[in-house]
Amino acid sequence: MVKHGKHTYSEIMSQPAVWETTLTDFEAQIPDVNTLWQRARPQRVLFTGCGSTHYLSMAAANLCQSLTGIPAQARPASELVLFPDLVYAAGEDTLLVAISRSGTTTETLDALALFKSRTSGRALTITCYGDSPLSTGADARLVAAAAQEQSVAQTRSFSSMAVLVQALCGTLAGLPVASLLAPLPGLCDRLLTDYHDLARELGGSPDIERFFFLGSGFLYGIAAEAMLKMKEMSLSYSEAYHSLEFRHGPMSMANERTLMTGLLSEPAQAHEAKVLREMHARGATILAESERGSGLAPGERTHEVTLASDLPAWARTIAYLPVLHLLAYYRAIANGQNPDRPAHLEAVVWLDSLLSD
Ligand code: F1P
Repeated sequence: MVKHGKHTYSEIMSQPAVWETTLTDFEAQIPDVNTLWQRARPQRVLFTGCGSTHYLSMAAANLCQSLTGIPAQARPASELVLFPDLVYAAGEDTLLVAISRSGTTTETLDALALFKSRTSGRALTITCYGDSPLSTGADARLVAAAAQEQSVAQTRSFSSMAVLVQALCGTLAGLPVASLLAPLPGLCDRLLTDYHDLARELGGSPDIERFFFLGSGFLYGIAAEAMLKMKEMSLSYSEAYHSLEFRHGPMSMANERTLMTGLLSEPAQAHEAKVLREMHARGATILAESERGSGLAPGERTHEVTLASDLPAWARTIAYLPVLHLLAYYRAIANGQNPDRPAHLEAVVWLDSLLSD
C-alpha cells in the first residue's frame, strides 16, 4: 500500500496513457510547427530550459541535429541571460526552443525576452500549460496539457515533453511520426510492468548508497534527468556522466555500495558496456538498459532492462527513463522521504528578473 508519494506514483504509472494523449494532441499542432520551420529557416537551433528541462534540452539538441542536419545546441536559460555574447553570433538565424513544465520559470522567461530583443529569430516553446507566459510569448507552441502534475519533481511532464521533442524533430525531418512513435505508450507500459520489481528491489536495497547514471549521445540528457530524480526525490548521492567520461576521475568513487546504471546506445554500446564491466570488477552493482541486451556476463550483481522496441534510436530515447523513475521513487520511500514533496525543493523557481539589474 502506497503511503507517501501517491501523486508521484500515479504520475509515473500514468505515463503510457499520457504519452498516448500527448501524441494524439501533437497531430493538431503539426501545421503550426511546419509553418514556423518554413518561416524561420534557421541556421541553428538553440534549446533551453532549467533543471529537468535543461537536461531535456540537451537530449533535444542532439536529436534535432541528428534528424534535421541543422546544427543544434543546448544551454541552461541562465547562461543565455547572463552570457549572451557567448551564445549569439551576429547575423546568424537562430530558432530558440524554450522548454518548461510550468512555463513560468523566471530564467527561461528572461531567456525568451532577451532572445526576442537581441535577435530577429523565432521562438517555439514546449510546456504543459498553453496559457502560461512562456507559451503565449512564443511564435509557436507545443503543449503536453495531459501531463500536468501535482508532484514537485517532474516525471510524466518531463517524459511527455520529451515525447513532444521526439515528435517535433521527426516532423522537422519529414518523417511519419504518428506511425513511428505509436508503439511508445505500449513500450512504456511493458517496461513499467516487467521491471517494476527490479526497480523496487534496487531502489530499496540497503546495500546501495551511491547512484551513478551514464549515457552518451541522445542518452546523456536522459541519464542526467535520472540522476536529478534520484537526488530530488530521495536525497541520495547521485551523479551523471557521459559514459566514457566516468573513467576520467569519477570512477574513484565506484565501490561495492554503488549502483552503476548504464543507458546503452547502439552505436557506442561496446565501449559503454566496457565501462560497466570495469566498474563491476570493482564491486559495483550494474543496471544496464539497452535495446537488445548489454552483452555483460549475467551474474548476481548485473541486472538488465531490455527495451526490445524495434524502434530507431531517436524514437526510443525517452523509453529509458520510466523504470528509473520507479528506482528513484522506491529509493525515496526507503529513505523515509515523501517523493511528492521533496525536501528543500519548490516546483518552480521564481526570481526577480535577471534582466532588471
Ligand atoms: C524547472 C525546475 C525543475 C526542478 C525544480 C525547479 O521547472 O528547475 O526542473 O525540478 O522543481 O524548477 P520548469 O521551468 O520546467 O517548470
